[in-house]
Amino acid sequence: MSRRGWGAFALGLAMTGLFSSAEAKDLALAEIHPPGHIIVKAEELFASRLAELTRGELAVNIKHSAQLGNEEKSWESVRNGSVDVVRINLGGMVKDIQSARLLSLPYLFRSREHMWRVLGGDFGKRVKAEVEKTGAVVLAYYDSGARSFYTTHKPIQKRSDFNGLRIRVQDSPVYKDLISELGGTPVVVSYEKVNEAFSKGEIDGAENNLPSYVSSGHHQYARYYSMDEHSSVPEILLMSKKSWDTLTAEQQKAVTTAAAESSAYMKKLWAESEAQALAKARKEGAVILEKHQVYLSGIETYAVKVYSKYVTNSEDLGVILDILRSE
Ligand code: BDP
Repeated sequence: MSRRGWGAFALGLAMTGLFSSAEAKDLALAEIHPPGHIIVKAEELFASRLAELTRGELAVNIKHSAQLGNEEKSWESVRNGSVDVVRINLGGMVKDIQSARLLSLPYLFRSREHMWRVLGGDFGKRVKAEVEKTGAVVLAYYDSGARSFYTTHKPIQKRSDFNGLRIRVQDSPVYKDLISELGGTPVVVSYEKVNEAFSKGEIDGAENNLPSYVSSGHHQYARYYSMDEHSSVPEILLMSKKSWDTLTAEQQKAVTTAAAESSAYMKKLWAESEAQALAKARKEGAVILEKHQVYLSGIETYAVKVYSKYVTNSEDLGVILDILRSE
């Protein structure tokens, strides 16, 4: 066969997928959590399903443990197209996305099921539309459970316990205002630097869900975990529009399917991962204050004051009332 003939033959094979590994397109996925975290497990499933569905054409390379920088950087990178896929928390997108601001409001959701119903409805569509205007494509949402406060020296049980405490928060005006409203001092520290901030005595507490509290090792510094469950802000998997546009329609469909499957997989594992984290925290000396031991009503009154600042027009007020009233 002539050289040209072989070339056409190889091209034909590649198109049938038989040469797919040689043709594989690598997609970097930026993640701050380490292997073993439930989110990374969900991403591993995303990667393996995508490889299967595309017969090896798309290979996801999970850059875990913040190899590509912190979440702030990931959010920037996915918008400017320098990273293909990122998994971040919607709480870190509040400066740019109004619906993320609303989602971060304390005590908005009564349960995980409530949050999933809201995300599955019009509000989820609004988040998607707002995010997509920024140059990122929404692939999936992931559970992030409920976030609660944890502290180094004494547990938080009522609002006055915040007095004088420096509490680490994500870089979000909503969280900063919440802590100030509660009487503490918010300190913005990126997730990977929280242990260092604890060990240097720069913060007295932080807040997170149980799997992250334990997987990060924060429980070794802040042993009092007070289950006030003040917020439930989901995680989001995003692809840069730039990368998305290089995929064929069939590949895009495979990406969407694999992402949806990984989100469903994580939904199933979430409760178990919280229970495992709780057991590990207790075993390693954490003191857990259950919801009934935290005097929520006092805290809630202050927390909801934050609403007046972020719910700024009648449309958003309607949205928030619908969420609060919905089943
Ligand atoms: C974790 C989220 C991660 C956040 C982190 C944080 O999975 O995306 O960035 O909390 O508090 O639970 O910064």
